[in-house]
Amino acid sequence: MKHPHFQLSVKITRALNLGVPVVALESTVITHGLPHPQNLNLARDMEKQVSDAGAIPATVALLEGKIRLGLSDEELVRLSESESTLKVSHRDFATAIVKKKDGGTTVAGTMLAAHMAGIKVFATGGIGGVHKESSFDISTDLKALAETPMIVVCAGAKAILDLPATLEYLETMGVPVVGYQTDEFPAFYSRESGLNVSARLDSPQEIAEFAKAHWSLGLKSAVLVTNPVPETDSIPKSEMEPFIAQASVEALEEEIHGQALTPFLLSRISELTEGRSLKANLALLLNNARLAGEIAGEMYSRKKEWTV
Ligand code: PSU
Ligand code: MN
Repeated sequence: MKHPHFQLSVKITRALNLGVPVVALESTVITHGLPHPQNLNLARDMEKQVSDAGAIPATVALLEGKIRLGLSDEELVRLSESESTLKVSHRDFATAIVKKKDGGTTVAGTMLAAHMAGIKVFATGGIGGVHKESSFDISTDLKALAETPMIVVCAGAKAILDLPATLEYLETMGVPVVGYQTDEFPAFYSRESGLNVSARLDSPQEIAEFAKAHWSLGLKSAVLVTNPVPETDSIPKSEMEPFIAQASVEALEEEIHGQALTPFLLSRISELTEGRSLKANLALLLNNARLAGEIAGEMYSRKKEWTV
């Protein structure tokens, strides 16, 4: 692609030209979501999961104001170590561009960049949504899901959110919420939430067919694929609830709002659970990268049949 603010690696450019499966990976999880050095290991391991599934990983980030797809290992190191990176959602791209900043792209930011580059599949940990703490904090992720035709693989919305309100918003915006081998909407750290998905699908092939059917109707919304955290690292909802409640109260007391809220809650919950929630977060991220790689392979094998 030719665009003054984009720079794709040679590998990603070739992959997209040849039409081989590519999976976009976000970078807010590296810059704001996880502590160092787990963030660096995770960034490398997510790329490996995508490769092992037979697809090409494209980590998306801003470096010196350029929107980059496909980073070198040195660039991943730099992103993981920097403490002054921006958290880049739709409203923040131009800021990063004109100020020549480094930044981690959120789910919304990654979707915008990946879609412009022609990538159809994207893996993250948990999407943003409607927060409980402040009355009007609704993640741009939901807006991006409403208007960007991509398959987004996640482990549900982050459990720190108002999950029923988040699902209502997605329904209003016409975003199908697919449960991968589950009828229940997963709650990030937990496999259960007590809430339903809009469709259950049991294989990457069915997911590719589903997306094709969705977009064949001219719909521009994403297909949100929810993949429960692996059983061995999951934490039951009943165990998580008091920790989430405590972290939420502290956020209110300390008047933490806006972009800082999600990173605060995730790191506070990790402290309160003595690292168990961090372990679950890492496991679900890898699990999602793997599934996204498998789905991308199916989209490729069916390429001739679908168009948006
Ligand atoms: N998944 C994770 N950890 C994260 C995120 C996702 O396991 O930190 C990031 C995503 O980039 C998502 C962001 O877009 O959290 C949500 O931020 P907010 O609630 O401020 O919109
Ligand atoms: Mn927010």
